[in-house]
Amino acid sequence: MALKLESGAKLVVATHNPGKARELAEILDNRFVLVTAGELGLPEPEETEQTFVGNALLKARAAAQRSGLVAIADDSGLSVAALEGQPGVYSARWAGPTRDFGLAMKKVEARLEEAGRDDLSAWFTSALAVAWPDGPAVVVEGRIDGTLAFPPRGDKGFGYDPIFVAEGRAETFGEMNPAEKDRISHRARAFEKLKAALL
Ligand code: ITT
Repeated sequence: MALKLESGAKLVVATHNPGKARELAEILDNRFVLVTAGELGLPEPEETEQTFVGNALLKARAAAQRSGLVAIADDSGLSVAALEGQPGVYSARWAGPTRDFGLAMKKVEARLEEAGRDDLSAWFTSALAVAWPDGPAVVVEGRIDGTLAFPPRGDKGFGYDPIFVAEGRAETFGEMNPAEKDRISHRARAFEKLKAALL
């Protein structure tokens, strides 16, 4: 039987990142009744996989099993071409235990200087996984390409947004109106694929 998500279904948004939770709520809004992992007191699983897809599935499955509800999880990150795709799945970890993204963005700049590379190409990836408590799951991936800009600009987004300029744009994601970011982002692109698969 094909997996389907009925409009109006109750869905756990399995993230502990408030910036992501806000974007997912905006992208999923009006289609589902959303509850957050925080509201349900769900633990944050350790991200032991080496890929966005693997970690998104791991987080969605953990939340679905714990809550008994259908769960959606996002695993995402920034990849820098001149750094062989780093920080990638380690994007959150580059910000250290206090999740200091000022520090993480400085680290990206310092690593580029060390590497002596002037290629500023980068991309964001979002893997979105939906898991059912009885086992089945679906996962998709979206990506947006762009270039890095230093110093960081704008305080509208989260994470690495202040240093990322999407292809064809002049402003960073940190300067972009949130509704516009939600229209074009890696997360929005992943959701388009999810819609095609599940809605
Ligand atoms: P959860 O696992 O609880 O969802 P997390 O922050 O640990 O939260 P990830 O492991 O997926 O999530 O880490 C992804 C990191 O990549 C995230 O902390 C951001 O800093 C960065 N990132 C992902 N999407 C981003 C976006 O749209 N804009 C800026 N940075 C983003």
